[in-house]
Amino acid sequence: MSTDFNGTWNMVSNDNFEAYMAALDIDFPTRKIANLLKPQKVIEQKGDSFIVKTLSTFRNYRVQFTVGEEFEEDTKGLDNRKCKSLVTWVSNKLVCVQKGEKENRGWTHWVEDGDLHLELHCSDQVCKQVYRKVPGA
Ligand code: VLP
Repeated sequence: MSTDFNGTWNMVSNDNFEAYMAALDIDFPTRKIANLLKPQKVIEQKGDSFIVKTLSTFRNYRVQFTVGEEFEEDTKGLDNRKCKSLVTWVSNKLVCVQKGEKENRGWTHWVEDGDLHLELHCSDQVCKQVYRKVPGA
């Protein structure tokens, strides 16, 4: 049995997001706004099929994938790039490699002590986020 990521999760911490956004060439005013957000992750998982929604008052982002199947990702509303993305299980972690213009780009999700963890990386920058499950949502 792999980890169950289903649910609605609210951000409780966000370390080094600004530098991660700078690594993605997000402009200064957008970074200042985005850095104040407390996004929500809404995850719908059926086996190895996922829909991950990142919701905020400023912008929303949705990605859909099946573990082990490379897909074309358009990061529309974020840095607006195209990537060839592949998500795999590495023990109980969901690991995504986003192949494209930016080196060393990807993310890792896992559940630890009931919290949803996310590490986002691009070039030499790593952003660490933690989300707490919204009960009954
Ligand atoms: C761009 C960088 C902020 C910031 C400008 C707009 C959407 C794993 C994965 C699933 C992500 C989120 C990446 C966020 C990069 C922001 C708007 C912020 C709210 O999540 O959960 O896509 O890649």
